[in-house]
Amino acid sequence: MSSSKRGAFIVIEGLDRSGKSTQVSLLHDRLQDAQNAGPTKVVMLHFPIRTTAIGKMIDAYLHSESELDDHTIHLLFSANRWELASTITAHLEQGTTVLADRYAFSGIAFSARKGLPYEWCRAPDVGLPAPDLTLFLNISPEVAATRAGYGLERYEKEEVQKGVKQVFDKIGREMQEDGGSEGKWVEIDAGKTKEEVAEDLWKAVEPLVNGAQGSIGRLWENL
Ligand code: DGP
Repeated sequence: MSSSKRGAFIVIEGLDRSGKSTQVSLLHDRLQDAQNAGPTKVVMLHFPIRTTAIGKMIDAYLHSESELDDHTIHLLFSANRWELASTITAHLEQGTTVLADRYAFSGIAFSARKGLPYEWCRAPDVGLPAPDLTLFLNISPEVAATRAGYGLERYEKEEVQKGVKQVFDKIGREMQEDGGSEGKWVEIDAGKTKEEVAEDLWKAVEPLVNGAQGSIGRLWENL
């Protein structure tokens, strides 16, 4: 790795049952293999991180074991990301690649879908470390609903996922219009086979295998 490079921050977003967890894990292994030649390491984070005190409250909510006001749960999800912000930054500065399964974009999509104002939903995440690349696994909510395991958690209902997808589409349009300054947004067709999706993801990620240039960005810092 050249001395001017730091670790890359890569985020994968998508609807529930878009194959996201499988793909994040495949990508993690492939990044590790590709990096065997160099000193770069890769760590994987699955948001929400359910092991912290805040994460446990989120987990209980997702399993419908507790009820929380929509604003409250939104802020808890954001707080859960802030809990990890300094860890993410430290990894990147040490040259470690950070691969995150979900991030602030899920935060906006799931809460704006409930009717909370878009800008209000974005506000608590302003200033978080910005990804260098965000990959959105795009799948129709109808196809996602036919996949194994669907419906086990609170948000896994077709009408919820349709609303979430509309907000994700809006975020994607804004990020692309913005020239990618908040973490380049790339849409991947997740309706293809597992192998094809993995290949498409790899094409987007490969330029970052040996790290990213420049300082770590901050999400929506120029609003
Ligand atoms: P996952 O572990 O990726 O299946 O995510 C669990 C659920 O939590 C999933 O339905 C999406 C939802 N979720 C993830 N991040 C957020 C967030 O920041 N806000 C809200 N409201 N929901 C989220």
